Amino acid sequence: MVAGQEDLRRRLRELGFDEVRFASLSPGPQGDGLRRWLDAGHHADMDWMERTAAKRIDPGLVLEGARSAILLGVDYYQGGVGKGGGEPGSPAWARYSLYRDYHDTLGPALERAGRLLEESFGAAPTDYRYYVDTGPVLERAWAAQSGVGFIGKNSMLISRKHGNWLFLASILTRVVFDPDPPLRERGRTDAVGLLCGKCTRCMDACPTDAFPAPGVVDARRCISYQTIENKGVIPAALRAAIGNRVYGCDTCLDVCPWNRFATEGRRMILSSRRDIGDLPLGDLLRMTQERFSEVFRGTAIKRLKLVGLLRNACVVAGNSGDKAHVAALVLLASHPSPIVRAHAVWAVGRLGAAGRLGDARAVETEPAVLEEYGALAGPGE
Ligand code: B12
Ligand code: SF4
Ligand code: SF4
Repeated sequence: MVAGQEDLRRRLRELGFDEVRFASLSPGPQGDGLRRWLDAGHHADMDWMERTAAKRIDPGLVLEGARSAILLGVDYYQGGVGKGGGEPGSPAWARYSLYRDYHDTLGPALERAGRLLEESFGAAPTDYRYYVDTGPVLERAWAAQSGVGFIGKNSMLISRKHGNWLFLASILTRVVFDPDPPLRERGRTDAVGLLCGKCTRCMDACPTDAFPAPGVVDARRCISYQTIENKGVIPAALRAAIGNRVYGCDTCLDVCPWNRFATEGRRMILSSRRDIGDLPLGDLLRMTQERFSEVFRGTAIKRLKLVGLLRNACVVAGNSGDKAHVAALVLLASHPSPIVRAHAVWAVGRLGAAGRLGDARAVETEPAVLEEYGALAGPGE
């Protein structure tokens, strides 16, 4: 073991990282899956995934001479059923979103981690780079390689101890560390679904059938992509299956039996915004720009912008079966954004109240535009 490596692990845990593992950045087959995924168009319009593919496959292009990666996991389980599920009509939020923006909270801890590398290993500031989520790094592949967990059939990095509820962050460095071993099952280390056995719960539960193969997500069909990353129109054919999910989707995570071992995370470097999960749908549909900025300040959700939130809230309202939302939706059918208008018109139609659109429909854009946005598609589409 490299002198000081265990001490570094301990100090990183003290900073609030629940898992600290080391990977050796030797070239391997981990890039093949990414290439196939991109070639199949599974990245939808996330062109940045295509643009950064070479860097993701070869960490040496991110940091020349990089030899090791430190994989860091932060448990974000808040106990109970959380607010990721919820009854029909009450908006469901992905669990990870009910925190202050993890970029803001994990960033300073990663900065301190970098200083530890400088103090204890003589690294220069240019000898390492750290990332949380946003970096061109195959975080799950390296996390699997270093034994943080295994890749489930839901494509998540699943930890024996934390289940599916781990954020990942990474530090690429020129410092050489001894690699931690991957998990092993019947002599194998690299299989997708290594510890899944015959279980297929996640794939069976996916509301939009987004798994073309075990461990592979087609983002075009994934509710997480459609409600967070897609900035335009949500395909009409997927809207009903979105149900009450207003931001992200936890379904293929929630059903996984490996979560039974999860205990509430220490969350030393995260701060909860569970209050967001209590916002009623009516409030979301009436959200103004001013209130949006106030409520979502400092969260990752703010990147959705008001238009994205209203769009998603319209879909949830359309799926709620609750005609009490028709009045708010009719107002949104006259919203300045054509995206919001189109989803509001769809929702009113789905609630069987198209007749109430009246004047709002009159101020709506031409039918051709609505057609394009799928707003005229009937219920059950
Ligand atoms: C693009 C992206 C998405 C896309 C595509 C998802 C996907 N499955 O690829 C969308 C928008 C759909 C998405 C959704 C979600 N995401 Co996302 N996303 C990413 C991002 C930015 C890149 C992922 C990527 O490269 N995908 C391309 C595919 C091909 O790569 P991959 O899934 O990582 O698969 C690799 C490994 O499985 C590897 N592999 C498989 N087996 C083995 C075995 C060994 C030994 C090795 C070495 C490698 C290996 O091969 C593949 C690549 O070659 C990462 C952050 C990052 N920088 O990595 C977060 C990330 C994957 N997302 C995350 C989260 C939390 C989510 C959501 C749960 C959010 C939500 N609740 O709505 C959902 C989950 C959906 C799902 N089932 O994946 C977390 C996952 C944490 C974890 N424990 O796995 C990450 C790591 C962000 C983070 N820093 O914490 N996401
Ligand atoms: S996040 Fe939801 S929509 Fe996406 S693959 Fe998982 S269950 Fe399917
Ligand atoms: S739900 Fe079952 S198949 Fe899916 S990741 Fe969990 S153990 Fe594997």
